[in-house]
Amino acid sequence: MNSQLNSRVLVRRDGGKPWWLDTVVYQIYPRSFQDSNVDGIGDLPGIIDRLDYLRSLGVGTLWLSPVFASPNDDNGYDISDYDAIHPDFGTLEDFRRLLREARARDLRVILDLVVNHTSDEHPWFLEARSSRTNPRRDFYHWHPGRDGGPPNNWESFFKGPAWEFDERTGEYYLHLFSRKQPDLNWANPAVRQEIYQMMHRWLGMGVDGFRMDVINFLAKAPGWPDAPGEGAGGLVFGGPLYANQPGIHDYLREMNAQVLRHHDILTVGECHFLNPQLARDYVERERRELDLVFLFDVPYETDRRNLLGHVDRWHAAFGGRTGTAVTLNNHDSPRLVSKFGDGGEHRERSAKALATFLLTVPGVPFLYQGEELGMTNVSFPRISDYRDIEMLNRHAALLAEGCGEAEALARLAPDSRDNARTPMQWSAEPGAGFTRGTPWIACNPNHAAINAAAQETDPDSVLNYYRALLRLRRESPALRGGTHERLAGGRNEVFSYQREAAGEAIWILLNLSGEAVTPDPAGRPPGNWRRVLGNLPGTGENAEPPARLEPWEAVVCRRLLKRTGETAARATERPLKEAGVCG
Ligand code: ISL
Ligand code: CA
Repeated sequence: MNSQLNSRVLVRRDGGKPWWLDTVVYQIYPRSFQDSNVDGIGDLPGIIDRLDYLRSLGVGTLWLSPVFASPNDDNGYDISDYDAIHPDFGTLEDFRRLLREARARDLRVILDLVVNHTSDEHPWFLEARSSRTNPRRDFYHWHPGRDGGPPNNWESFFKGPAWEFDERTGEYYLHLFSRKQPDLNWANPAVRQEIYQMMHRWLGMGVDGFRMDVINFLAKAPGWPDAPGEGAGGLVFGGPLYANQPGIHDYLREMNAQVLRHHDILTVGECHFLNPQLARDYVERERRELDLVFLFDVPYETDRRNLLGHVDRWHAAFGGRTGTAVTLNNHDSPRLVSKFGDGGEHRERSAKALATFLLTVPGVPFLYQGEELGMTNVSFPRISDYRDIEMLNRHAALLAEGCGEAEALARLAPDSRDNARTPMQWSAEPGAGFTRGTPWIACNPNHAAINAAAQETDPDSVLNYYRALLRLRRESPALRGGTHERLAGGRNEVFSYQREAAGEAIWILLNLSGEAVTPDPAGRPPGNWRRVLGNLPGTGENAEPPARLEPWEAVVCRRLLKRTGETAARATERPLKEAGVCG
């Protein structure tokens, strides 16, 4: 599949290339990144203290998970004031300082836009629930119910019905997530105007864009139909009736016309239940909706062999244009190195192999804090060690079904969102260098071995491998926006692919399995290739590509340029100098 970057994507109204096509985004989960005032909770001054680290890592954009006022039923994804910084995180002045300090280091900052729902403690909802005739009543979805029960059979994401009965006014309100996260009624133009004004205020302050939480859920199917099928307790997953409803595109186009297109920003939609065709409707330039959607439909665990296949399918459906945010880790998923890689013997090597994949396939890469250290899942001994509402509710539901305490914990732990939310592992000290107080969630005990301080000085660390890859990417037009062509790998977990742009060709060979393999020789592209990066120590950059791949081996090669008058020796030096990763 030879896919050219379509020039329409690259040209903005001002004729330039959008900055975000060349960026790499780093997601910060502020509660768990860096505490500065010993209360055990990460905060904005803590992030400022780590900007030099982020700069040295080589990412270009920071995405902050929500930092707004919130009662923290869902760790900030339940917002009670869109214009206020949560006191746990600092002040608005701290935020302005973060923007200034980030800019001074050439780092951009995007915020989490959570507008499918607010907190039930948001003043809009307090008003809405005060009486049926309150002017804010229609900011949310209210319904009298059906046969003495909820209006339909939808199940909430966090267990139980998606509707809550409000005693005072005698009606139900919709909450796709927790009952403290009532869904906003986007059909109401007054809601939309409030949100657009709020977005303008943050953008006016200098924010560089938004990651948009469950943004494809804003429009709900008219008439509140039941979801088809049978489920426990009569509850059924209602996804098809609120994801990708036709009205969503009207809202996003309006948002684009009234807000987004007036700023030079990046927007990325968290959209679940997408396929490549549906995804295109959100990011096709001419439609003027969003810039990127996350590529999520990758069943890592069950379908490892298809990892590259998914990227290929999306890339092909987009006609080779960049519309996807590629990501392996975030605050909602267990650590991929544990789940899909090798959390044991080959932890470092598999973390580096996954990094190689993330940073060399087409799309804008999103890293998640701690991924660059190869941080792993945690296994806490007691349910009381966990903090996440989803984990706690699922645990309670299993106990109610008669499951034993220990078994419930064992079943849920590998998928708990708290795996990704343990504190960033800066050092081997107690508190992992994250806090000198008591952390809001315990540190992973393996911080004694896995931490940034130790990796800083080790040239073969996962951290330094990420740095080398990010540098290679910055200096390689082929990796940033080149064509993408898949080559024969041989076995299922062996991937071979080539990227090309501006006369530069990069060939990537990956073995995403724990066994040594000989890749299909037919997958070797023509030309004279030399390694520029690999995840096995001592394999010698500038060497020939290997004929056999060790478990979890990753190799990045560059084709030597043939130029008239150029000596072989000179040609050999070339890629190394350009990549700047050897030495
Ligand atoms: O995390 C999940 C499963 O473990 C998902 O169901 C998740 O709830 C879904 O991906 C939506 O996520 C986003 O919105 C939620 C919030 O809890 C998540 O943290 C956020 O990423 C509600 O705002
Ligand atoms: Ca703090």
